[in-house]
Amino acid sequence: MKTTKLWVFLLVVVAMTISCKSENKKDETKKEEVKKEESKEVTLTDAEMEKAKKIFFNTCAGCHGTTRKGATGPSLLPDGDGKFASTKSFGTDGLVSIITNGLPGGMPDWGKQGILSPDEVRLMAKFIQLPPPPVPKYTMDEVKKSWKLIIPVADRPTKPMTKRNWKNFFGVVLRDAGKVAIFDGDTKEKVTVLNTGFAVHILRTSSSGRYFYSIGRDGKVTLIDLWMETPKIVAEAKASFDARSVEVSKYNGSKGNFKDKYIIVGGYTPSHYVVFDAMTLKPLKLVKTDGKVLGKGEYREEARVASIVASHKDPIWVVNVKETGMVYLVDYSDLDKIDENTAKIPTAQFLHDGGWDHSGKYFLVAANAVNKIVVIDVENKKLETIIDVGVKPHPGRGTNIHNKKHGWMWVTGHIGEGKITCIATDKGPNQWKVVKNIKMEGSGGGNLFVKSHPNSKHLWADRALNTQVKLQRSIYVYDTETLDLVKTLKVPEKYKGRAVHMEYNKAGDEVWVSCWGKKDETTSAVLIYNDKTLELKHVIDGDWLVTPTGKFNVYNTAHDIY
Ligand code: DHE
Repeated sequence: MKTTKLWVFLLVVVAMTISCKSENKKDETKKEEVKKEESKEVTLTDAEMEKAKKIFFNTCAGCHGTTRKGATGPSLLPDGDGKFASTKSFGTDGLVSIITNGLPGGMPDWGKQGILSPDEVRLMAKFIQLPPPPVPKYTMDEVKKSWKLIIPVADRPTKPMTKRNWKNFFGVVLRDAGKVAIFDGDTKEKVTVLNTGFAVHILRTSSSGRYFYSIGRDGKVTLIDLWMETPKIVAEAKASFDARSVEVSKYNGSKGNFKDKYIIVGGYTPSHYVVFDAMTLKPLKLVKTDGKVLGKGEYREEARVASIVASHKDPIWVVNVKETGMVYLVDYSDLDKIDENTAKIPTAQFLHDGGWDHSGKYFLVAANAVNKIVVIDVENKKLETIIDVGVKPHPGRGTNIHNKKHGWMWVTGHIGEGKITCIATDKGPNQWKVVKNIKMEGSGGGNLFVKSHPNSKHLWADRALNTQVKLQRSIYVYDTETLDLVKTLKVPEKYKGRAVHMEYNKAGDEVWVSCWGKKDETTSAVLIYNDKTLELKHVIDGDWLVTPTGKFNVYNTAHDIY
């Protein structure tokens, strides 16, 4: 018996040794194959190059820059830039793995999400090992050629033709459909859906609220008249190849009445801003934003315009130039001297999104590469301070909340860690101090937007970029007095997307949240919650509701209520 057992034992040992050897051999062969693949020179056919350029522009350039010198994401240069490793050093398979699975710092899992197919992932892995192609030109002549005045001012209504409460309309970005849906906030009915262009990014309103301006990733700005019986696009123009921001002039005072006279569109590619007539979109002025990093360092041709806000107290737009870290206070009272009259303030890199504090005197913007919030005293045209916050702050416009202990606070969340930071803004010893960091439940970051309203006691936060599906589909509601979590809301099972971006109605008693599903599935929705009870009171869905993301209430947007 003992002998049989010994034989069995010996046979198992021999079998294991053989299997290990063959596993090792397989590993060796795989490694050899990878080495061979990596040592091959990376080449693309003309057709592949064109396809890769398009994919890069649509999915990667926002974070890594069109010239691939890096911004929110690292540089992607074949030979590195001294700070970040060369793309070639990762090899094609290494890059395929990153593009497929994403990285914890905020790099999306393009492959896993199914946004890029395995072939497209491999194509992009090769593309970024080749030198970046040159950025094409787009001049004022081209902007002018793109201008279409569809309905002249004289042919537009002189009073609202709709019987609906248009001041409580919501404009909802249907990102991948290239459309904007307009809803009646009172009845929750769909008023209309308009074709605005490729991957619309945000909406802003005229200061009267009568018009919506949409801006798309194709640089196209669209003017939508809400006074018509059914809202219509009345003008459009293309400011650049790529853009993210649009804002109107809001000042009326001793220096003149500029309310709804001009709009500004911030170009990503090429890097410039364009001023248009606000009522017709006739192009008036183009100003390039290239320059030196922080006004004195390395020259950057790609110096993209990120967020823009309009002052109500001066004829000024606050224009944030991402790569150079410069905040421009653009004085639009004399368009002939617009650049000459612009105060250019060096701050920090890379400027992204931001909004006003409660007083409307200070503008706070994220410098996301250095984990800071920059505060600009717009009235006195100077840098007020720079505040350390968490990893990759992403405020959207941020939100203003109030409690007895800290007075007014401006709030930002973070992509890189699960932390919501409250900064005191009232004059006094605590001004600009981080008075509270709220730790979000669960691991990782991924917060994109926060929102509150002067009539509410709640602070809302999403988790859209978290790597865990469960957290992507959670919405967190905190008490503004105690800053404690009140409830974690879950997207109903029936809808499959991530919860993203919150917007209040005009009364400030309900909150609209997007459930951002895949573009070829009918699983998206807009969820409407009662802000007091936190109950889901209404859902908007349908096969036409493709990838809803940002939502903008007319009244709140016009009055900068956030
Ligand atoms: Fe945005 C605002 C840039 C990805 C939804 N986004 C902004 C602003 C900038 C910007 C500069 C500020 C505009 C302003 O206030 O004037 N966004 C970028 C990018 O570069 C980035 C990272 C990558 C890209 O290629 O575009 C990017 N953004 C996204 C998304 O993937 C989001 C979540 C979905 C979508 O629709 O594309 C998204 N961004 C938004 C929204 C706002 C925004 C909803 C407005 C927030 C607000 O309440 O004002």
